[in-house]
Order: sequence, then C-alpha cells, then structure tokens
Amino acid sequence: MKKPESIIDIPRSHPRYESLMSREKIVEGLHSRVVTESGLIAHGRGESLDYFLGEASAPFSRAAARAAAARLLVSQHPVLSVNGNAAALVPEALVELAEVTGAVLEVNLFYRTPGREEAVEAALRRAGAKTVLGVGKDGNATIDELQHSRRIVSAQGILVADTVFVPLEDGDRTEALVRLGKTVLTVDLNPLSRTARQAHVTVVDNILRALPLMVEEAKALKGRPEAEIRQIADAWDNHAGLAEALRFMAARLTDLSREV
Ligand code: PTJ
Repeated sequence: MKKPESIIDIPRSHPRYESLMSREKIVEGLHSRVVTESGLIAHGRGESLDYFLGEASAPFSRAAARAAAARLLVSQHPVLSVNGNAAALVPEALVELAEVTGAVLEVNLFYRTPGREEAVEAALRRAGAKTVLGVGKDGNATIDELQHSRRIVSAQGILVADTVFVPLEDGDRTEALVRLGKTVLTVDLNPLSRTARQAHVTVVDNILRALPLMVEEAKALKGRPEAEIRQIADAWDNHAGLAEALRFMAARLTDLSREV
C-alpha cells in the first residue's frame, strides 16, 4: 500500500501529542505492511481503555512488569512473540528486552499475508535485532491445537519455549500455549480479555509504557541472586492483579463522574 503525502504535522505542544504520535506509528506500519487493517481497530480499542487508566502506568502495572521481567530472567528458553502492532509501536524496546533477558525474538502473526513476516522482521532489524525467528522457512513447526496462521512457529523458538511473551494477543493462542504447559506473559490494556485472564502475568498498561518498564525492571533484577528473582516471579497472582486493575478503573471512573 502506497503511503499518502503526510497530512499532519503534529506540534509537541498538542495536548494529545503522545497519542497522535502512536497513531502515526500504527498508520506508518500499515503503509509498510507491518500492521494489518485489524491492527488499526485493535489500537483504537486499546486507546479507549487507556483513558480508563488515565494514560499512565499504575503501581500494579509496574508490579506486573517486574514479575514478567523476573519470569523471563529465570526461564530456560524465553521467547518474545512479535506481531504487527508491537513491532510498529515498540521495536527498540522489544530488542532491548530480548538482549537484557536473553530471550529470542520470533515473528508470529494472526494475519500471515505475503510479505508481512518479512516487514515485521525488517522493523526489528532496523531496531537492532541480530536474530529474528519465525520468518519464511523458519516457520517450520506447528502448534496443532490452533487452526489459524498463528499455529505456524519456529522449531527453535515458540515450539520449544518454556515462557512466551505475547503482547496484544488474541485469546485462542494464549489458551493453546497455556494448554501446552508454557508460561504465558502478556501486555493488554483490557483486563477482561481472554488473553489477560488466561496468561500467568498480565501487564495492564499501554505497550508504549509497559515495555520500557519491563526493560527497566529486568535491568534492575539482573545480577541479583536467582532465588530472589524466582521468588518475585512465583509470587505473582495474576487474578489479584487483574482484579486490582478493574477496581482502579472503576474508582477512577467514579471519581471522574463527579467532575463532569
Ligand atoms: O499483526 P497480527 O496479524 O498478528 O495482528 C495483530 C492484532 C493486534 C490485530 C491481533 O492480535 C488482534 O486482533 O488482537 P485483538 O484480539 O484485537 O487483541 C488485542 C488486545 O490488545 C486488545 O485487548 C486491545 O485492547 C489490546 N491493545 C491494543 N492496543 C494496545 C493494547 N494493549 C496495550 N497497549 C496497546 N497499545
């Protein structure tokens, strides 16, 4: 798809600058085939939920980011699964998280249309990735529980992973990965999504803030005694985390209702 001439020059002073810039990244991603049309819809859904959070990371977001970082650090074979939206919004942070935690990056798409895997790989390589699994012939294994294209995985990556990070994910694959005995980590602004509820650690936050938080927490934990890191990972109660996120959103809306 050819990119149209730029129609908007967003001034830094614009009150919605960050939000508009993230939309630009998604639209850019659409034109470079990194993002699919459905990715635009997913992004809009995320933006509306971010209003409920106050467009800021809450204490429970950081606590979950810390637990997820801890889990990646103590895993034998952690994989960061990358879809179009994640690659468009936070390519550098994904590469840095992989480096800090020793995880591998794997492209895994819901809409595996020709050329998209390569476009996502290119976005990751531009951000500094040295190794990217799951592209072309490296999509050489399948998760048989799944019908759609997300069943195609790398035999060196998701197939043999003990922990898989699946930000902005659809519910089916999360369920399949959990059924296969893998530990699943995610970032999702919707605490009620199937993925948020099935995952072992859900960071309820915008991926734009959550990934830098995960990198920060991983750097802070790295080098600490393994037993301490494992304890942080094991202590996470995802249902309690989701309940806290919902209570936070409900209380915020109640407060706001007094101001309108
Ligand atoms: O690139 P592909 O082909 O793999 O497709 C990717 C999408 C995102 C289109 C696909 O995975 C999809 O349709 O996902 P869903 O089912 O819409 O789920 C995405 C979830 O991420 C929803 O719960 C959204 O609220 C949430 N979300 C969207 N944007 C953000 C977000 N969560 C955190 N940060 C965001 N920026």
